[in-house]
Amino acid sequence: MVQNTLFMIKPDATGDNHIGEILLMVEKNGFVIENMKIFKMDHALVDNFYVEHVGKGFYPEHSEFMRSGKIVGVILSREDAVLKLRELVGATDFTQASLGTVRSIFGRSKGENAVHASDSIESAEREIGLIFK
Ligand code: FUP
Repeated sequence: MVQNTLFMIKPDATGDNHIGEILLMVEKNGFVIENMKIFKMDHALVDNFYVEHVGKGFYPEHSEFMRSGKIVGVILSREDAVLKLRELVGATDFTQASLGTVRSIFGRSKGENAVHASDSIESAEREIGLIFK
């Protein structure tokens, strides 16, 4: 089934001028860019987007990181987009990410891990609504 999913290029990767290389990987892997914007997150948007993580030990640092620079928000489509994009992105911690995945190439740490990909169809719908409202 063709699905939409939300992809984001985070402030570490945009700050290092890796937007083009990352989008190239995505397109070469069969994803179609349906919509795209460059924006910055404020406190309220980060809290809303990462509502399941608010209050955890790593959260204040993560929130600061997500507010620290430009983000590219992308709606991507393809067959099984949610699962296929999670595979292309790799594990949260780049040291655990499989070779060739986006995070294995561009990640710096567990927090500064270059990109985001929705983890389910429900998350994708919620996150697309938040970023492209
Ligand atoms: P993922 O679905 O791979 O983006 O990972 P999670 O939903 O578990 O975490 C969301 C974001 O919180 C990660 F991208 C990075 C940050 N995080 C940390 O900084 N430290 C942690 O221990 C876990 C997550």
